[in-house]
Amino acid sequence: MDPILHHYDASPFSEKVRIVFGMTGQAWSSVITPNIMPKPDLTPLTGGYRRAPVLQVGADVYCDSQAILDELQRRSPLPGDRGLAGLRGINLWADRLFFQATVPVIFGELGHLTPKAFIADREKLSGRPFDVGAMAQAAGPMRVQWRGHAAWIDDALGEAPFLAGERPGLADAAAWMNIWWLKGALPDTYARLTAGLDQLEAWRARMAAIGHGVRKDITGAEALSVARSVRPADPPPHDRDDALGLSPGDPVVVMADDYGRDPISGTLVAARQNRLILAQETPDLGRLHLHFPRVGYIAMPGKT
Ligand SMILES: N[C@@H](CCC(=O)N[C@@H](CS)C(=O)NCC(=O)O)C(=O)O
Repeated sequence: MDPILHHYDASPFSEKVRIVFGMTGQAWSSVITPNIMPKPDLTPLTGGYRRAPVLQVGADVYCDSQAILDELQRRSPLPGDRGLAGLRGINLWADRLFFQATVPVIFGELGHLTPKAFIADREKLSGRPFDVGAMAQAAGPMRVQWRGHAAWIDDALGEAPFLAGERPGLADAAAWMNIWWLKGALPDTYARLTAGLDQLEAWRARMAAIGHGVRKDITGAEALSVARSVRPADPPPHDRDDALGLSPGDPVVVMADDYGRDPISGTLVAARQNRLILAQETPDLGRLHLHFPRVGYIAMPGKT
Protein backbone atom coordinates (compact mmCIF):
# COMPACT_ATOMS: atom_id res chain seq x y z
CA MET A 1 0.00 0.00 0.00
CA ASP A 2 1.55 3.33 -1.05
CA PRO A 3 1.73 5.91 1.72
CA ILE A 4 -0.59 8.89 1.26
CA LEU A 5 0.73 12.37 2.04
CA HIS A 6 -1.82 15.04 2.93
CA HIS A 7 -0.01 18.30 2.17
CA TYR A 8 0.13 21.37 -0.06
CA ASP A 9 2.88 22.33 -2.45
CA ALA A 10 3.93 25.57 -0.70
CA SER A 11 4.24 23.91 2.74
CA PRO A 12 7.88 23.77 3.94
CA PHE A 13 7.23 21.05 6.52
CA SER A 14 5.70 18.97 3.73
CA GLU A 15 8.72 19.56 1.50
CA LYS A 16 10.84 17.93 4.20
CA VAL A 17 8.82 14.74 3.69
CA ARG A 18 8.53 14.97 -0.11
CA ILE A 19 12.30 15.07 -0.48
CA VAL A 20 12.60 11.89 1.62
CA PHE A 21 10.34 10.21 -0.96
CA GLY A 22 12.83 11.48 -3.54
CA MET A 23 15.75 9.99 -1.60
CA THR A 24 14.14 6.56 -1.46
CA GLY A 25 12.66 6.91 -4.97
CA GLN A 26 9.42 5.49 -3.65
CA ALA A 27 5.87 5.72 -4.97
CA TRP A 28 3.40 7.75 -2.89
CA SER A 29 -0.05 9.21 -3.24
CA SER A 30 -0.64 12.92 -2.83
CA VAL A 31 -3.74 14.57 -1.43
CA ILE A 32 -3.69 18.35 -1.55
CA THR A 33 -5.22 19.92 1.56
CA PRO A 34 -6.25 23.58 1.83
CA ASN A 35 -3.67 25.80 3.57
CA ILE A 36 -6.32 27.21 5.92
CA MET A 37 -9.27 25.69 7.77
CA PRO A 38 -11.64 24.01 7.10
CA LYS A 39 -9.96 20.81 5.92
CA PRO A 40 -12.91 18.44 5.56
CA ASP A 41 -10.92 15.56 4.05
CA LEU A 42 -8.16 15.77 6.65
CA THR A 43 -9.59 16.37 10.12
CA PRO A 44 -11.89 13.29 10.09
CA LEU A 45 -8.71 11.22 9.73
CA THR A 46 -6.71 13.05 12.38
CA GLY A 47 -9.29 13.60 15.11
CA GLY A 48 -8.92 17.35 14.56
CA TYR A 49 -5.14 17.73 14.04
CA ARG A 50 -4.95 20.27 11.22
CA ARG A 51 -1.32 20.97 10.43
CA ALA A 52 0.47 19.89 7.27
CA PRO A 53 1.88 17.38 6.56
CA VAL A 54 0.04 14.24 7.66
CA LEU A 55 0.98 10.77 6.43
CA GLN A 56 -1.65 8.09 6.09
CA VAL A 57 -0.85 4.42 5.67
CA GLY A 58 -4.20 2.67 5.51
CA ALA A 59 -5.89 3.39 8.85
CA ASP A 60 -2.66 4.55 10.53
CA VAL A 61 -2.24 8.32 10.55
CA TYR A 62 1.08 10.00 11.37
CA CYS A 63 0.79 13.58 12.59
CA ASP A 64 3.81 15.91 12.47
CA SER A 65 6.84 15.62 10.19
CA GLN A 66 8.87 14.22 13.12
CA ALA A 67 6.59 11.17 13.44
CA ILE A 68 6.43 10.90 9.63
CA LEU A 69 10.21 10.83 9.14
CA ASP A 70 10.49 8.31 11.95
CA GLU A 71 7.96 6.04 10.27
CA LEU A 72 9.39 6.43 6.76
CA GLN A 73 12.83 5.56 8.10
CA ARG A 74 11.41 2.46 9.78
CA ARG A 75 9.71 1.35 6.54
CA SER A 76 12.54 2.02 4.10
CA PRO A 77 15.80 3.06 5.74
CA LEU A 78 17.97 5.31 3.64
CA PRO A 79 21.21 3.60 2.65
CA GLY A 80 24.09 4.82 4.77
CA ASP A 81 21.85 6.80 7.08
CA ARG A 82 22.25 6.17 10.80
CA GLY A 83 18.55 6.64 11.11
CA LEU A 84 17.03 9.10 13.47
CA ALA A 85 19.75 8.77 16.10
CA GLY A 86 21.72 11.69 14.75
CA LEU A 87 18.74 13.49 13.33
CA ARG A 88 16.27 14.34 16.05
CA GLY A 89 18.16 17.37 17.32
CA ILE A 90 18.74 18.68 13.80
CA ASN A 91 15.08 18.13 13.00
CA LEU A 92 13.85 20.10 15.99
CA TRP A 93 16.35 22.89 15.32
CA ALA A 94 14.99 23.17 11.76
CA ASP A 95 11.36 23.03 12.92
CA ARG A 96 11.67 25.60 15.66
CA LEU A 97 14.73 27.93 15.76
CA PHE A 98 15.49 28.07 12.05
CA PHE A 99 11.79 28.12 11.09
CA GLN A 100 11.13 30.97 13.55
CA ALA A 101 13.82 33.01 11.80
CA THR A 102 12.47 32.17 8.34
CA VAL A 103 8.87 33.22 9.05
CA PRO A 104 9.62 36.93 9.77
CA VAL A 105 12.21 37.10 6.97
CA ILE A 106 9.58 35.92 4.47
CA PHE A 107 6.45 37.59 5.84
CA GLY A 108 8.37 40.78 6.68
CA GLU A 109 8.78 41.20 2.91
CA LEU A 110 5.64 39.51 1.61
CA GLY A 111 3.20 40.23 4.44
CA HIS A 112 1.42 43.03 2.59
CA LEU A 113 0.50 40.52 -0.15
CA THR A 114 -0.87 37.95 2.30
CA PRO A 115 -4.63 37.33 1.98
CA LYS A 116 -6.76 38.43 4.95
CA ALA A 117 -8.28 34.95 5.32
CA PHE A 118 -4.79 33.45 5.69
CA ILE A 119 -3.84 36.02 8.33
CA ALA A 120 -7.06 35.38 10.28
CA ASP A 121 -6.43 31.61 10.11
CA ARG A 122 -2.85 31.90 11.35
CA GLU A 123 -3.95 34.16 14.22
CA LYS A 124 -6.34 31.45 15.32
CA LEU A 125 -3.66 28.78 14.86
CA SER A 126 -1.07 30.58 16.99
CA GLY A 127 -3.38 32.42 19.40
CA ARG A 128 -1.37 35.58 18.67
CA PRO A 129 -1.72 38.49 16.23
CA PHE A 130 -0.15 37.80 12.81
CA ASP A 131 1.46 41.23 12.90
CA VAL A 132 2.93 41.96 9.49
CA GLY A 133 4.34 45.31 10.70
CA ALA A 134 6.15 43.66 13.62
CA MET A 135 7.47 40.97 11.29
CA ALA A 136 8.77 43.65 8.91
CA GLN A 137 10.58 45.27 11.85
CA ALA A 138 11.98 41.94 13.04
CA ALA A 139 13.06 40.98 9.51
CA GLY A 140 16.36 42.92 9.73
CA PRO A 141 17.73 41.21 12.87
CA MET A 142 16.17 37.92 11.79
CA ARG A 143 17.97 38.06 8.42
CA VAL A 144 21.23 38.20 10.38
CA GLN A 145 20.17 35.15 12.40
CA TRP A 146 18.97 33.39 9.27
CA ARG A 147 22.40 33.67 7.71
CA GLY A 148 23.88 32.30 10.95
CA HIS A 149 21.63 29.24 10.74
CA ALA A 150 22.48 28.74 7.07
CA ALA A 151 26.19 28.98 7.94
CA TRP A 152 25.75 26.09 10.39
CA ILE A 153 24.75 23.89 7.46
CA ASP A 154 27.66 25.19 5.39
CA ASP A 155 30.09 24.42 8.27
CA ALA A 156 28.58 21.02 9.02
CA LEU A 157 28.97 19.97 5.39
CA GLY A 158 32.70 20.59 5.25
CA GLU A 159 33.86 18.74 2.15
CA ALA A 160 31.07 16.14 2.31
CA PRO A 161 28.36 16.15 -0.36
CA PHE A 162 25.59 15.65 2.20
CA LEU A 163 25.18 16.06 5.96
CA ALA A 164 24.64 12.29 6.19
CA GLY A 165 27.87 11.67 4.23
CA GLU A 166 28.19 10.36 0.68
CA ARG A 167 24.43 9.83 0.32
CA PRO A 168 21.62 12.11 1.46
CA GLY A 169 19.86 11.21 4.70
CA LEU A 170 17.21 12.47 7.06
CA ALA A 171 19.47 15.18 8.50
CA ASP A 172 19.66 16.62 4.98
CA ALA A 173 15.88 16.52 4.62
CA ALA A 174 15.44 18.38 7.92
CA ALA A 175 18.06 21.02 7.09
CA TRP A 176 16.60 21.46 3.59
CA MET A 177 13.19 22.77 4.63
CA ASN A 178 14.03 26.42 5.42
CA ILE A 179 16.58 26.68 2.62
CA TRP A 180 13.99 25.50 0.08
CA TRP A 181 11.35 27.84 1.49
CA LEU A 182 13.38 31.07 1.42
CA LYS A 183 15.00 30.33 -1.96
CA GLY A 184 11.54 29.70 -3.49
CA ALA A 185 9.76 32.62 -1.83
CA LEU A 186 12.46 35.34 -2.02
CA PRO A 187 15.31 34.32 -4.35
CA ASP A 188 17.13 37.68 -4.12
CA THR A 189 17.07 37.74 -0.32
CA TYR A 190 18.19 34.11 -0.33
CA ALA A 191 21.14 34.97 -2.60
CA ARG A 192 22.17 37.87 -0.32
CA LEU A 193 21.95 35.81 2.86
CA THR A 194 23.91 32.86 1.49
CA ALA A 195 26.65 34.84 -0.31
CA GLY A 196 29.99 33.09 0.16
CA LEU A 197 28.43 29.96 1.69
CA ASP A 198 29.74 27.84 -1.17
CA GLN A 199 29.31 24.40 0.41
CA LEU A 200 25.73 25.25 1.21
CA GLU A 201 25.02 26.37 -2.34
CA ALA A 202 26.56 23.23 -3.86
CA TRP A 203 24.52 21.11 -1.41
CA ARG A 204 21.34 23.05 -2.25
CA ALA A 205 21.80 22.26 -5.92
CA ARG A 206 22.37 18.56 -5.13
CA MET A 207 19.30 18.49 -2.91
CA ALA A 208 17.12 20.26 -5.50
CA ALA A 209 18.05 17.56 -8.03
CA ILE A 210 16.73 14.76 -5.77
CA GLY A 211 13.08 15.39 -6.60
CA HIS A 212 10.06 13.84 -4.91
CA GLY A 213 10.00 10.18 -5.96
CA VAL A 214 6.96 8.89 -7.83
CA ARG A 215 3.95 11.04 -6.96
CA LYS A 216 0.41 10.05 -7.88
CA ASP A 217 -2.39 12.53 -7.24
CA ILE A 218 -5.53 11.18 -5.58
CA THR A 219 -8.55 12.90 -4.04
CA GLY A 220 -9.27 13.37 -0.36
CA ALA A 221 -12.36 11.18 -0.78
CA GLU A 222 -10.19 8.35 -2.15
CA ALA A 223 -7.88 8.64 0.85
CA LEU A 224 -10.84 8.45 3.24
CA SER A 225 -12.12 5.33 1.50
CA VAL A 226 -8.69 3.70 1.93
CA ALA A 227 -8.92 4.36 5.69
CA ARG A 228 -12.47 2.95 5.72
CA SER A 229 -11.46 -0.26 3.96
CA VAL A 230 -8.69 -1.45 6.33
CA ARG A 231 -7.90 -1.89 10.01
CA PRO A 232 -4.82 -0.27 11.60
CA ALA A 233 -1.59 -2.26 11.55
CA ASP A 234 -0.53 -4.15 14.68
CA PRO A 235 1.01 -1.52 16.96
CA PRO A 236 4.46 -1.72 18.54
CA PRO A 237 4.52 -2.72 22.23
CA HIS A 238 3.64 -0.27 24.99
CA ASP A 239 6.57 0.90 27.15
CA ARG A 240 5.66 0.05 30.75
CA ASP A 241 8.25 2.52 32.05
CA ASP A 242 6.62 5.39 30.19
CA ALA A 243 6.50 8.58 32.29
CA LEU A 244 2.86 9.23 31.42
CA GLY A 245 1.91 6.33 33.69
CA LEU A 246 -1.06 5.19 31.58
CA SER A 247 -1.96 1.73 30.32
CA PRO A 248 -3.32 0.76 26.91
CA GLY A 249 -7.07 1.38 26.85
CA ASP A 250 -6.92 4.47 29.08
CA PRO A 251 -8.35 7.74 27.74
CA VAL A 252 -5.67 10.21 26.66
CA VAL A 253 -5.48 13.72 25.18
CA VAL A 254 -2.60 14.91 23.00
CA MET A 255 -1.78 18.39 21.73
CA ALA A 256 1.14 20.25 20.20
CA ASP A 257 3.06 22.41 22.67
CA ASP A 258 3.78 25.25 20.25
CA TYR A 259 0.90 26.24 17.92
CA GLY A 260 -2.09 24.48 16.44
CA ARG A 261 -2.81 23.09 19.90
CA ASP A 262 -6.19 21.53 19.11
CA PRO A 263 -6.59 18.73 21.66
CA ILE A 264 -6.96 15.26 20.16
CA SER A 265 -8.55 12.65 22.37
CA GLY A 266 -8.61 8.88 22.09
CA THR A 267 -7.73 5.65 23.78
CA LEU A 268 -4.10 4.86 24.46
CA VAL A 269 -2.71 2.10 22.24
CA ALA A 270 0.97 2.46 23.11
CA ALA A 271 3.16 5.09 24.72
CA ARG A 272 6.76 4.71 23.61
CA GLN A 273 9.89 6.79 24.00
CA ASN A 274 9.42 8.56 20.69
CA ARG A 275 5.85 7.81 19.74
CA LEU A 276 2.41 8.03 21.26
CA ILE A 277 -0.30 6.04 19.52
CA LEU A 278 -3.94 6.57 20.28
CA ALA A 279 -7.03 4.94 18.83
CA GLN A 280 -10.25 6.55 17.74
CA GLU A 281 -13.40 4.62 16.85
CA THR A 282 -15.11 6.77 14.24
CA PRO A 283 -18.63 6.17 12.90
CA ASP A 284 -17.60 6.85 9.30
CA LEU A 285 -14.05 5.51 9.01
CA GLY A 286 -13.99 2.82 11.68
CA ARG A 287 -10.94 2.39 13.90
CA LEU A 288 -7.98 4.72 13.31
CA HIS A 289 -4.58 4.74 14.99
CA LEU A 290 -3.13 8.25 15.33
CA HIS A 291 0.64 8.55 15.84
CA PHE A 292 2.27 11.59 17.48
CA PRO A 293 5.86 12.39 18.49
CA ARG A 294 6.61 12.80 22.20
CA VAL A 295 9.02 15.77 22.10
CA GLY A 296 6.99 18.84 21.15
CA TYR A 297 3.65 17.31 22.25
CA ILE A 298 1.80 17.32 25.55
CA ALA A 299 0.01 14.11 26.51
CA MET A 300 -2.40 13.96 29.44
CA PRO A 301 -4.78 11.40 30.90
CA GLY A 302 -8.49 12.08 30.31
CA LYS A 303 -10.91 13.31 27.67
CA THR A 304 -11.43 16.70 26.03
N1 LIG B 1 5.68 20.48 13.94
C1 LIG B 1 4.84 20.35 12.78
C2 LIG B 1 4.63 21.72 12.15
C3 LIG B 1 3.81 21.68 10.89
C4 LIG B 1 3.40 23.06 10.42
O1 LIG B 1 3.51 24.08 11.12
N2 LIG B 1 2.90 23.10 9.20
C5 LIG B 1 2.36 24.32 8.67
C6 LIG B 1 2.44 24.30 7.14
S1 LIG B 1 4.10 24.18 6.55
C7 LIG B 1 0.89 24.36 8.99
O2 LIG B 1 0.29 23.34 9.25
N3 LIG B 1 0.30 25.54 8.95
C8 LIG B 1 -1.12 25.62 9.16
C9 LIG B 1 -1.87 25.00 8.02
O3 LIG B 1 -1.32 24.77 6.94
O4 LIG B 1 -3.07 24.77 8.19
C10 LIG B 1 5.49 19.37 11.81
O5 LIG B 1 6.71 19.14 11.93
O6 LIG B 1 4.80 18.77 10.99
